[in-house]
Amino acid sequence: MAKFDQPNVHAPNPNLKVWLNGRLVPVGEAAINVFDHGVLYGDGVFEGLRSYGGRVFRLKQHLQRLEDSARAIRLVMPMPKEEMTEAIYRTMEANGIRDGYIRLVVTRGVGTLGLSPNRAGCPSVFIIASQIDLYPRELYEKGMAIVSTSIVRNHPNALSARIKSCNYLNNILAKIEAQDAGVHEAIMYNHCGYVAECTGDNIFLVRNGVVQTPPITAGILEGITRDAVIELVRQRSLPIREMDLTRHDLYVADECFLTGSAAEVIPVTSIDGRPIGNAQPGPVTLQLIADFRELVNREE
Ligand code: PXG
Repeated sequence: MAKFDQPNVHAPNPNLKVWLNGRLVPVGEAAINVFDHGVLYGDGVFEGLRSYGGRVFRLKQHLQRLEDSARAIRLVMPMPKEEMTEAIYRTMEANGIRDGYIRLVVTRGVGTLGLSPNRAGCPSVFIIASQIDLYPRELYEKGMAIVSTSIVRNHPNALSARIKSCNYLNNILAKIEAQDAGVHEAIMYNHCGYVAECTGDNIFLVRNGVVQTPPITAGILEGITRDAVIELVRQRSLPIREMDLTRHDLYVADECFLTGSAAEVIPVTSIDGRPIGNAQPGPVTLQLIADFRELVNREE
């Protein structure tokens, strides 16, 4: 049996209904054309969202970021935000998802061979409402080990990290290094050598009571969870500094944690084999995890 004939052990639930270009279809029928430029060139944009108690957390911000990503790659969104919102909720409902994870993808669409986006017709849109378990549950209590990666984050003038594009190879190469080192996540540095972000999460440190995180100008995704956590830090009247961070700042931090729609807020207790603080999730991190949990359940 040829490799591509073998059953996929990671196949999704066959009952899953996927929203594809205006229709809810069984996952087995939710196929993308091989001539879609999203497949051929990674030419597309996406969002990863979470829902809590049937409400999508910060949906407006996600749809705005999607629109900004699309605009940055000169892709005209094929439907307005209101329709996108309706489609997301319809997909959640069709799959009985209240607490879950939503993937929203817009590709350049089906076209002919050749890089030019003009060779593609109408953008394709699909929505998956399912679950995501990015990191093992126990790491949220014990803390996670991460490593520095040799893969430099995309230069902002090459492919801006602010574009959530369907080309994640920069991050995937870093993720492979993390896995080779036996950990789940890796820190990427930018072209100037400063800390940027992790492969799918933003990074925060705490030192002497000050919360620190790289600025957007470090060449990072403007994380929606990052924004929410900055608000929570301010509500606690803790000092927050968006500042360029070096490897040294990581090693001398009292606490470290990561944020992301999939990861939520997760403590980091070791970096490059070095313990962070006393190698336990710190008090500020634990407070912010509790505050975040409360926020996602409260917010409309
Ligand atoms: N940086 C990068 C590079 C990301 O991809 C974040 C930061 C966090 O941003 P938000 O807005 O989610 O707080 C992300 C988002 C996955 C997955 O499948 C990754 C993300 C989101 C959802 C799913 O690994 N990353």
